[in-house]
Amino acid sequence: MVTKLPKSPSIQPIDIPESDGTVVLERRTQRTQPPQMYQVVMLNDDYTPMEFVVMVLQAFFSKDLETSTRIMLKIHLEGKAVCGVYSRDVAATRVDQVLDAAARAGHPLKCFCEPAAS
Ligand code: TYC
Repeated sequence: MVTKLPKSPSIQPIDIPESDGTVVLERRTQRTQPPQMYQVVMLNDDYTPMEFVVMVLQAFFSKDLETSTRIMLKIHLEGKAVCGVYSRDVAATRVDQVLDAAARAGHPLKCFCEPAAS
């Protein structure tokens, strides 16, 4: 007789009606998937000052000065770059923060989030 059941949620005891108390353990395949992650993509434009983009990357994406400068230059040279990968809510909040800060400062800086490759 089994007295202690494993804690794993993927192993479930099956109740057999009118059995003699025997417990059968069935291993089920794991069905839960890790949550979809979202990447925040920032776009280049001709007007937003480089210093402002670097500041935004430091303030909202927790990048150090060197990393922020490298990402800003990648956007400037290639047209866009990924600033970070987050859960859906966090990515949406980062986009709101960037767009709000840019609008308040009068810059046309744009960014968006999209599902990251999984
Ligand atoms: N291209 C801008 C300039 O020359 C700088 C810039 C970089 C703007 C990155 C936006 O996401 C951006 N001032």
